[in-house]
Amino acid sequence: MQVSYLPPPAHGNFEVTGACPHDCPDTCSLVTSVQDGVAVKVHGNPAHPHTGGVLCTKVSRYTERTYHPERVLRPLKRSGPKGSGQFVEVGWDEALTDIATRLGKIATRNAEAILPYSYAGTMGLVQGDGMAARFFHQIGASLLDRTICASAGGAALDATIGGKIGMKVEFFAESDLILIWGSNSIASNLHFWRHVQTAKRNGARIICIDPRKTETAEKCHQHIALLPGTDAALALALMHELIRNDWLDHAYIAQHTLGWDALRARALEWTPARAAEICGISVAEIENLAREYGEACKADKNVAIRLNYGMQRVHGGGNAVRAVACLPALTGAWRKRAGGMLLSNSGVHAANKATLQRPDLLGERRPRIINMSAIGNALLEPGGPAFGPQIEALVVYNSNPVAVAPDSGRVVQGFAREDLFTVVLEHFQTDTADYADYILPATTQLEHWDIHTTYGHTDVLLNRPAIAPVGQARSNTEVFRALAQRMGFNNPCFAEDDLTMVRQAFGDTLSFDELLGKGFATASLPDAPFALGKFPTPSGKCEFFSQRLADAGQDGLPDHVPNYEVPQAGDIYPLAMISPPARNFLNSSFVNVKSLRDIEGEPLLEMHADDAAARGIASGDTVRIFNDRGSYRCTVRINQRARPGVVNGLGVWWRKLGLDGSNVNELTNQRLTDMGRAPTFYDCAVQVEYCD
Ligand SMILES: Nc1nc2c(c(=O)[nH]1)N[C@H]1C(S)=C(S)[C@@H](COP(=O)(O)OP(=O)(O)OC[C@H]3O[C@@H](n4cnc5c(=O)[nH]c(N)nc54)[C@H](O)[C@@H]3O)O[C@H]1N2
Ligand SMILES: Nc1nc2c(c(=O)[nH]1)N[C@H]1C(S)=C(S)[C@@H](COP(=O)(O)OP(=O)(O)OC[C@H]3O[C@@H](n4cnc5c(=O)[nH]c(N)nc54)[C@H](O)[C@@H]3O)O[C@H]1N2
Ligand SMILES: [Mo]
Repeated sequence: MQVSYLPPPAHGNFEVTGACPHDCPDTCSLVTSVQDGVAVKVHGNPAHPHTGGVLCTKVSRYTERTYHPERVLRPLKRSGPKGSGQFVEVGWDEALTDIATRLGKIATRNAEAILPYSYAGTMGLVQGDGMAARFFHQIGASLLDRTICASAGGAALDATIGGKIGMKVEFFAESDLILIWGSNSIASNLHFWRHVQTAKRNGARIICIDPRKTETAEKCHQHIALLPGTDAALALALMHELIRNDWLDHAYIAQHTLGWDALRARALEWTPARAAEICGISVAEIENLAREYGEACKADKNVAIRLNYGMQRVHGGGNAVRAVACLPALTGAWRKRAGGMLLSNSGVHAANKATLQRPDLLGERRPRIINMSAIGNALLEPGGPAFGPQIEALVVYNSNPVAVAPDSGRVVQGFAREDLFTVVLEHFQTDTADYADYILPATTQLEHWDIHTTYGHTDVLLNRPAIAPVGQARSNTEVFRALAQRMGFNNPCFAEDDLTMVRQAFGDTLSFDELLGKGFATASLPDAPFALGKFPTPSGKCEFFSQRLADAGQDGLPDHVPNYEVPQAGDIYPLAMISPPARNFLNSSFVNVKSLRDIEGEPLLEMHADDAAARGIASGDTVRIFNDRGSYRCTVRINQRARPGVVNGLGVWWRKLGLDGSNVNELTNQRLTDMGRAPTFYDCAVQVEYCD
């Protein structure tokens, strides 16, 4: 195969294969049509089985984002008070030299006063934490605990089945019964939903477990609208019924699990009546779900669970995932390739992260670790045992913390510190960029090289640049390379170019020519990962009881851990609020793309008719949602999507594009989950009132 390593020339018509960079399980293969150096259309690669030629609405508008009139195209330096959003254009050289000088001064005094803040604006291994990680390791800056999304479930999977490994997504098409548990697949995992539709056409039964009646719940055969944060109680009551009716796979339990007697005793405490009370659903719903799940497994059918993030964003998120992850081992559902469970498959890829990120550059230094999910407190409370010295400089890339981090009143207060030196690498002047001292224009996925693994399917994808950088944009790698040079870092790793780093990610374990030619490579993996047990836990078994958790002072068995904030009638904050993503945004990305914002309309709160009537609120009214942390105004929509007692504040709007310059995270809190140190966005009590 004759393949080219060069970006396409500036003249002529070409198609270039790439990878969708966004934080989404689907990681699609993209084909960009380029005419005379301009990207005219991005479409789904028909040759990539997981993409199947189909993109979501958001990413099919990627050129609108790339050539957006408000894209930052030159370095900007603050010219007004912090947070005023006033900037003047400066040259790259001036910006980089000043940033390097200021970081250098702080580093000489105390390197840990510098904090990188990044997440998954791009999931690429090179533009994500490649060169950036090398740079901050060399400095000895504080390390960031990247917990804002998936770490509660990750820790729970690790403790139970040994890692982020599960069913191959394509085999859901062969399943007979699918539980979609804590996920709005049509909005956030569209390519999984295609497999569900195939299964449905073949007669499968689909059940959705979600407090909100989502687009997905509407299209399932049944929807169980439990209260937020009660999934472990439901899972334990299902176990109770599996035991009582002997819908168990005794051979699988005996050979491939650990701690069965203890789990059995725990589950027998969880009668359907006890769980129904906590979950806010009926005893019959629990008994019938257990019967369907148990009888299908007993009848040797393919029984699958698509577990996702909804249940993780509460106090007991880790325990909830642990409880659900026990079910396929109790029933032997893992024996089949179309049975078992999928939360994430990110653990199947063996990328050379150490080569890309070079933690060895730290030498003997062991910098403190700061949790990104509590950035508000970290910026405001220096000297505390958890945080140590004051954070003096923040370098933000691939993230928009002022919009997405919890308890944004505190986050804003922290970013507004006049003595904080903040650099933001961005495509747009986001809510976070408003608080920067320097905004540096970043390239988009159409303008740089990268390589991607995924958490939804199991392929590796290459991203080739389709066009030259727009304006004066520079890739993250290029910026950190230039800063390293100015700071006098002479380790040869700082001179490596992007293509070298892309090749380092998998070394010889993948054929790079195959990646260049096709745009993706498929790893060879077993079809049914745990058919013969072989869990990558210390015992090699599915650990119902985890000695590692017990040693860490935790409950060794899964249990229901109640939310921090369980609203009761008569409380000052009597409603539970969840804030799942809006379908046409990707966290806070795309909120500024007009055609997508027009589909979403405006920031919304969904409310049940009974809760609205009790407050004299009508659909379309402006309401104020509030608690002790803050207050946020938006439009209310009274509909069937909200269950009584729970309101849904769809996320994550840019604060400055909302009604009153704030968003739903004004109300969420900085407390962390039981495992994995993750945020508890959906563990949030509020009150709602009519507002003029
Ligand atoms: N369109 C779109 N796609 C996305 C994203 C996006 O913002 N927009 N975000 C991406 C990212 S970063 C991620 S992490 C994934 C998230 O992937 P998913 O978790 O699959 O996506 P969500 O749509 O957030 O689904 C969460 C669902 O859980 C429900 N839920 C809330 N609380 C509970 C609870 O206590 N128990 C249960 N059972 N359900 C609960 C919510 O109502 C929501 O429908 O999606 C990715 N894909
Ligand atoms: N209330 C509430 N809050 C939530 C959630 C929720 O469900 N409810 N979901 C949470 C979840 S699951 C997550 S993962 C987090 C996500 O939080 P973030 O990871 O911060 O995600 P985004 O809001 O998409 O912001 C990513 C930013 O990176 C920028 N970017 C993209 N590519 C590049 C690049 O190549 N270079 C540079 N320099 N910048 C780039 C984009 O322009 C965008 O502004 O939000 C969390 N916040
Ligand atoms: Mo996420």
